[in-house]
Amino acid sequence: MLERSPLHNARFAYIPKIPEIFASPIAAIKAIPTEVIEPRQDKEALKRIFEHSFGKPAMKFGSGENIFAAKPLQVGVLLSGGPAPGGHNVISGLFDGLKKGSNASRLIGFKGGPSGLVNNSFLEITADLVDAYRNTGGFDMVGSGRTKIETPEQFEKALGTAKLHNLDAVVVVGGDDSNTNAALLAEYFAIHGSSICVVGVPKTIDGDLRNEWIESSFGFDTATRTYSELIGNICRDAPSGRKYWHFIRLMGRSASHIALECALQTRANVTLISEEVAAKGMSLGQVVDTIVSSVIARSAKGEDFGVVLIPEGLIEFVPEMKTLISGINALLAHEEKDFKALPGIVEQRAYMKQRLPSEASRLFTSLPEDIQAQLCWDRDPHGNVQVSRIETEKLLISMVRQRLSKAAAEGLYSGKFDYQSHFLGYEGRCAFPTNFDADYCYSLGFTAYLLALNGFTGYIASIRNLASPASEWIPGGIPLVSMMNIEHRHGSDKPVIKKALVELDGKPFRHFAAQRDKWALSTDYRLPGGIQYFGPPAITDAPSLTLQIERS
Ligand code: FBP
Repeated sequence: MLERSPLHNARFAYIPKIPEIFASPIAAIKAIPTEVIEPRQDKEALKRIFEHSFGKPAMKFGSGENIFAAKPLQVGVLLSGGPAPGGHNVISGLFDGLKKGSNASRLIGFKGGPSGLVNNSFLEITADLVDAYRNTGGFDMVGSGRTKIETPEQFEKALGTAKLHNLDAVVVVGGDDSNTNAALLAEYFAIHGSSICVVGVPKTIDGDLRNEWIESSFGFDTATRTYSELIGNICRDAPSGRKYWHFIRLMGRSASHIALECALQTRANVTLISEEVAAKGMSLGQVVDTIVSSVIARSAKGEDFGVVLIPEGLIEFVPEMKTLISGINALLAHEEKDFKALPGIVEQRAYMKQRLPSEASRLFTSLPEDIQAQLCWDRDPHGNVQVSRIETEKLLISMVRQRLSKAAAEGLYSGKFDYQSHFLGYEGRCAFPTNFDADYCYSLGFTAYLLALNGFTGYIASIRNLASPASEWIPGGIPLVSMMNIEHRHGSDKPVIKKALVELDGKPFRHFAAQRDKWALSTDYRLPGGIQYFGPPAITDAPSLTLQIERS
């Protein structure tokens, strides 16, 4: 057992704030169908694939008689993908909901993510276990994993495990890929005549599992606050030391929500937004120019320092790099065996240079060798490039240096450019959840229990009105299929939940875009400080600036 700090002990005593309706007896919480939400695209194809799940209405929970109230339930929960602060509170909320309904209810946790369900690796979740993890970060109570349930054998084994434990429901806590898997599992169970529900819970620090009904995925708030504290500290160090430009790459996989939130929190000098780079079709050179113009302008004021924020997915959004990555993906999809048989990275780089189409090969060759190697590394189980392993900040630093040397030779720049590079990612994924995430996750777990109790399969827990106090939150659920579309992946059409990227006409981006020219020159950083768990609600409970601006 970990030796506990005073804060660790104090967090056990925190009582999450919940929507008002959850304080009612379970017998007085009714599921109310609202509108039918249809997927925006590919309706006919999705109707064919999800014959049993398509066309269900969204639900919300309100006052009224609950005919299932005292039913004891057997539920299995699994945590899937990267950790996000608050996962343990989802389990606490689910456990407390189950026990509030009936003391005879039982919760088991599948160990190590979806593979635990497939291989029947589980542990009993008891009151003592839950109490040892309340309001703490991490996913270590049951562990997590990125296994994708995709083969007929895996589906069959998953159903077998669920039947073996007499489960009424399986709760899948995960991001877009894991919830896509949850939808497929729900359909598979229904096709095979099983009434076992599959319920999703929206998790990911990346913030890209969102829509009108899912206002935020959990973990985003805590992760961005952790990063913003560190960025704020660096912003204070920069004018103190007056000698470095800090290039900070931020986790978030494809979407730039994390970078955007951190920009709003800290007012760093330059923040790149991948979605804008793609929309404007910017070349790598143009991206570099954005940074270089701030460096030169600040240098002219005598300020040879600054802070640049880089979303980790940037590289995939620069059109020429995107073409290169697709070229590598295509090669690896067809020739992975040959490629993996090569003795080392030198041979692998040579293979790529030789086998890629000429334009892509030229670009590949022009990149620093480290980046070439990182582009060749293994894909994750969902076939995605492991962007957290590509050191885009170092690529940009080397290109900025080249541009500045040229500018200096042309008499356009006489400053001194020195730099530090940082990557902030894993530091934020297991922090003690903010009060917002602790409250939100507990409420999501409780909502998942209510969805299971009412037999809603193929639904994801949804809590709306998140910018208001927790008592005014609106819990409910929406059908997972309504969030899906068809994408071409690994050579075939697959139903997937579309990643929600930063919207360039959305309020948070527009707010940022209206101020960034000022921030590029200014040294008037905003210093958010560390996460506060105790104190005035304005400091402890405020949701992310993204949510506040969106809902303003
Ligand atoms: P999820 O989508 O599973 O929530 O994971 C998010 C994330 O933290 C990304 O931001 C990052 O690119 C990736 O996981 C890193 O994955 P890993 O933990 O496998 O290194």
